[in-house]
Amino acid sequence: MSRRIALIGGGGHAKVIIDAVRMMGRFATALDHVVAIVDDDSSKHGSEIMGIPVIGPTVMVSQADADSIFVAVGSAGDARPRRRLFDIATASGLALPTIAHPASIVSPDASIGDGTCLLAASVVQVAATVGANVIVNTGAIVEHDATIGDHSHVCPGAVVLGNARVGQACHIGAGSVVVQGVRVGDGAVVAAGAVVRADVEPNQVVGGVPARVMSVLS
Ligand code: JB3
Repeated sequence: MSRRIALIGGGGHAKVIIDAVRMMGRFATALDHVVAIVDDDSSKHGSEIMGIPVIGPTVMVSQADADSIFVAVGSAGDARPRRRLFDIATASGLALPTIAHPASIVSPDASIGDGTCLLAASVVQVAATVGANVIVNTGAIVEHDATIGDHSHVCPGAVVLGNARVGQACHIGAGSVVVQGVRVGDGAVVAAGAVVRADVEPNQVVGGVPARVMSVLS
């Protein structure tokens, strides 16, 4: 069955999502389409992004001719806006699709939550568990038996190794590595390029090689 998807947010991440949906359609018999975008920046209303109309602010999503809704606002460290938008998407009553770029590799024995995207060249290995509203960004790897909590963002090129556990609303920065079995607490931020070899407490910001605590978010 094809899906008609409305996106929340019309920035850079939305372009990547639209591209992934179009790539899915190249090889599928049932075509998914992004049919509308809602964006709270009024300067975008009435415009088009990659040919998709920006119909208005978030509250207008009910007027989109859509059966599905997807949070296409990204994040650069603070997962709270995406969590809030996911709650709005859930309350809309529309379906919450998983978007998997055809060049992502996802084990049939991995679990993937609603509203999650698996972008180009990402890999989710066997027995991994990826929650809802997660971004597994370009070229990121979630290894066997690893866990990624709801609303987290595994940035481009980051690697979460076997049995590692990343909590909810975490930011795993570009090119970072979370080594085998390490636990990253809810709301933690791992800076780009860090190598996390010891457990990270909730809301800690860690960086460096090996990663050390830089600050704690309130
Ligand atoms: O690093 C990579 C590969 N991607 C980043 C991505 C994960 O996150 C990207 O480089 C950016 O750092 C970020 O992408 P995003 O969120 O698309 O950022 P930006 O290009 O700034 O666009 C955000 C859009 O979301 C803007 O058009 C905002 O007006 C809109 N927006 C923000 N908050 C919102 C809301 N739209 C709605 N409907 N509701 C909101 O609450």
